[in-house]
Amino acid sequence: MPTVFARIIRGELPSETVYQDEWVTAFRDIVPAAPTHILIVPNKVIPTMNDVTEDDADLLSRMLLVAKELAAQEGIAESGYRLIINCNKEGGQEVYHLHLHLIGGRPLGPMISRSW
Ligand code: DGP
Repeated sequence: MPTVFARIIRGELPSETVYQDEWVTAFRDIVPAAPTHILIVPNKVIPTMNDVTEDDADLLSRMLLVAKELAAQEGIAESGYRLIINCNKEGGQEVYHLHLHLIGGRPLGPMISRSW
């Protein structure tokens, strides 16, 4: 079964896509955590961060550079933003197609709760 993100990338499911090139697609999160919440997704399916290899180095840097450009485009570069990759169950990953969250547009508070 293709992931929901693979289907969005192929245009089979609707999304608010804000950027696409031959390596990555970026679209707005369906349940945004902040005024800007964009997912930057590799066009090829890599299930989790654990599945990344040396061959993916250019792809990973592409994801970061696109995130930086989109942050500027969204007007949040100066105020600040957060980039997150969740991995597997305890990392809070819900969709098993690698993605980078770009979140900003409001004060985000501490990175993670310190009570555990
Ligand atoms: P994660 O927990 O890191 O796997 O984040 C998955 C994110 O994907 C979550 O914030 C909600 C978002 N999401 C899930 N399904 C869809 C969808 O069909 N469309 C869009 N745009 N976002 C989705």
